[in-house]
Amino acid sequence: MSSPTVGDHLVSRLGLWGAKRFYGYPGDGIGGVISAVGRAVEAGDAEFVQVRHEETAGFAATADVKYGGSPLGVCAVTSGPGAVHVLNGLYDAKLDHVPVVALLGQSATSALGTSYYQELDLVRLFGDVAGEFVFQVTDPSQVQHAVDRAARTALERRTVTALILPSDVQDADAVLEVPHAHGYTHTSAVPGSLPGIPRPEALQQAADLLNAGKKVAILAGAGALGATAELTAVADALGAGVAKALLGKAVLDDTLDWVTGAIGLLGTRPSYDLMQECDTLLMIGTTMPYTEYYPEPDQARAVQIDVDGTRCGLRYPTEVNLVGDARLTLQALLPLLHAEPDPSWRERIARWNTAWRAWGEERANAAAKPLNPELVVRGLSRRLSDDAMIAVDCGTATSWYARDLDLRPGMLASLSGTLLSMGGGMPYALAAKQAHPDRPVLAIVGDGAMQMNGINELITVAQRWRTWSDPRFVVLVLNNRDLSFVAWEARAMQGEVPFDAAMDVPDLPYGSYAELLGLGGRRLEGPGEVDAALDEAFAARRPTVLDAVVDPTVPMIPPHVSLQQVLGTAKSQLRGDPAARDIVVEGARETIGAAARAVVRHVKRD
Ligand SMILES: Cc1ncc(C[n+]2csc(CCOP(=O)(O)OP(=O)(O)O)c2C)c(N)n1
Ligand SMILES: [Mg+2]
Repeated sequence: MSSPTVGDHLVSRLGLWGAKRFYGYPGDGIGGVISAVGRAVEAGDAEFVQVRHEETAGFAATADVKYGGSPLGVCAVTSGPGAVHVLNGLYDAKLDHVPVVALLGQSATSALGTSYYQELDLVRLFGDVAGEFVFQVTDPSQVQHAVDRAARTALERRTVTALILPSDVQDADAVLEVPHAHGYTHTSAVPGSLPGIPRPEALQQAADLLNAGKKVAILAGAGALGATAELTAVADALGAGVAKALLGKAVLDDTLDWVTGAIGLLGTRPSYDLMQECDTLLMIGTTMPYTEYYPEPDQARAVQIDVDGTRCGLRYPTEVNLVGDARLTLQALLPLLHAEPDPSWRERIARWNTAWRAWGEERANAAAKPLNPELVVRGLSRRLSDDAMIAVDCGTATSWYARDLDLRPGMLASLSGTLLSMGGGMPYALAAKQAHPDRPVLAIVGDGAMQMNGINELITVAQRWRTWSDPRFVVLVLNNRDLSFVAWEARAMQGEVPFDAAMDVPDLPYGSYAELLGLGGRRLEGPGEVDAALDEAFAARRPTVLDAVVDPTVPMIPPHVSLQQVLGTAKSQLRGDPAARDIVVEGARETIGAAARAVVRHVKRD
């Protein structure tokens, strides 16, 4: 074999960090790295997943880590346009605190600084997204420390780092051993020890505060995933109710009567009530941004557990901050909890849940033209097996996912949770499948997001599905011919009539398109077809696209609806919203009525 190149060295060194699955797209700017990945694939040491757009490479590298595939995500894209394309996917990683190393091609060193074709100032361009470590490799002797530092920084800071690789450097002979001499650095590919538990005094202080609470609420986020047993034990010891931030939804069974489900604008009314009524708050691995859904600032005494101390006290004034691993910290806290919880608190929470669930059923069964999206998502909920993986796009899908899909521990579910980017659903589902080819995956994606990138990544699914041991890959397209989420925002927040030219999405037969690719496909146009189609999709021996023609006028009403928002909706209807007649007649009359009653109840209580 010829001597290894810088590209080979880079790939093998990343492998020591567990980064072996490369999502990417070739180009001459990254050619030397891609060829090296190819050699590693041949040797059985790496995997390359070619996607249709570099943004997908960024999303998928992020999602691979989120679904427990790789410990460190990696994507490889070419200089200039490839690098620009990948940015959005990398911001997703940065905002959701996922470790990803981006390998970026660059013009040859001889051309740098000449305004060469595809030459962009990548150090500057990636200075924000990969601000913790962005480095241009100009000499083969730098590879070892560059890779080690990029990987270690990404893992320790849970963020994105970037290596910029001029094309000629990628093909140069590797320097595998650097001299023990002035100016050279020897580094290790050994990860840091994992985060531990806070000091005993801090744990005791937290326990004292929690023991004194009468009505304890827990808010669990992504940081609590993997701590289901410990979270359950602590919640039981405190007699607490638990609300879940979007990224932490899989941590506890949604059907438990002390679990109030999702929280925030897309969350449930019981989660809102839990926060309004509690006197003590324990936040675990979350910085859920909707601050109006937290208790009033002086209402509750609060403890926060987070692996990153800089995130403590970010959203709510806390008295005790426990910096450490969520699972270990909860374990250490448990023996210190001696509260004697008043059962009436959990009884109230259970009553809120019962009422909310009944309303959910009512909403889902409200007549719609032709399909009610909540009905379809509830149908999915009943069919998810314990090993199901779920990927959700940004749009009304996020809302129905938050409220209508019951998750259980063991399932894996994620989304672009903080960037809230459209176009995450299909890349996430693809990465979930690459991470666990033996588990079924469900993607819930709006028609707008499908047209943004989903239909393209269906081609990747068609290209890869035969390599998966379990071929089930169900895509539910919520085909409402509308950018419905933003149309509802316009109605509810601004009292505006949505502007058709901006909001309309052209109709497309997604099922037929899937069939064109050799996948299963079916259009759903009536409630009577839903059950059989879902059963069929989850039993199929190939990926299936369900094109559900859903009603864009089924309203998304936030759990904490202000009078202004309800009035705003009414105002937009009065001003001639073309959908208004249907909204009033079909879905929203009762929903807006219920929202108005909720507001009245809320105002009365105040
Ligand atoms: C990349 C990106 N562009 C725009 C938005 C703003 N946005 C949020 S949801 C949404 C509508 C999504 O439409 P669709 O995918 O059809 O889903 P629907 O809400 O109609 O179910 C838009 C435009 C965004 N979040 N991300
Ligand atoms: Mg839509």
